[in-house]
Amino acid sequence: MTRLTADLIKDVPSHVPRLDDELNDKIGMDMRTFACYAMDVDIKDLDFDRYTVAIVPVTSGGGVIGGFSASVAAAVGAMGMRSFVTGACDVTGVAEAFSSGADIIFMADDERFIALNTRTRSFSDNIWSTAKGYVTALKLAEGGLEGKTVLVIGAGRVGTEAVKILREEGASVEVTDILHKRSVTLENRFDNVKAKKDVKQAIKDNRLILNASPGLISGDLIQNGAVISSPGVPYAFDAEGERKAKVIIHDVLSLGVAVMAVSSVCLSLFNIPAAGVVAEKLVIS
Ligand code: 2YJ
Repeated sequence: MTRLTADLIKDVPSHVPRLDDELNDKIGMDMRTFACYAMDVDIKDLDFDRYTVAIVPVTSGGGVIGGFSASVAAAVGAMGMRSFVTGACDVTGVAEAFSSGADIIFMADDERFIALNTRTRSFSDNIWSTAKGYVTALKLAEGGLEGKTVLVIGAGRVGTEAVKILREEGASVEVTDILHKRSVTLENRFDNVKAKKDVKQAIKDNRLILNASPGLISGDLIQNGAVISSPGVPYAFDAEGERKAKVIIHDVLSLGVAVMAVSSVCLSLFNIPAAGVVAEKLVIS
């Protein structure tokens, strides 16, 4: 998976205040409503301002990415949760988060990016949350996916989760990847999934696209009226593609983080077979 860079995320904090308006235009919901919708939870059941969220910078692997923790804090803050970046990194940072009363701790190394709920012992994962968020956004922008065909570009970790979620939505899936055998693996694993070897032709043939690849997509391949949900970084589209597409949903970090924030609260709802229990009763003592 693509490791984020300081340059890729440098505009996240200043972009966050505009996200609600942008999402409203594209999918008819603000970020908080969208994340709750993605997790199938009633927004009235979540008291966002009662959650304290710590973001712990992690130095392992490629090290701390300048602005990463602050960007996550901005996205979580825009959800109405109280958020702060710990002064210390790594284990000392986790200790600081706990002793400061954090309900949820966000932290990322080069492999995983999780939101750990300290009250419920559940955690949400960025890969699944990103796939869930971008499939949901595609569904909202298109007005439903049941019986429709969606092309997934990129058969990596987000693409694979997207394939699974799209099938749950009743869509037929075509998948393409520059490493064709990765698409074939998904075709062999799931019903209603077809591997497409010719990436360019697959893009030309499909109006509904979930782009989970780091590649650039030339505008001449994009259909007029295409509906595109694109978690892939860097941003993949040129002016021609933007003109031809009906909608392109893309954000480098915040949509995935929004779904992580809600799912870190709500996963316990799905894990615990207690019908009617609202999340805040499980989390806030
Ligand atoms: O704490 C830090 O600043 C760093 N350890 C952050 C590392 C961020 N991790 C990545 O970029 C991974 N590839 C996962 C990112 C998932 C975003 N969709």
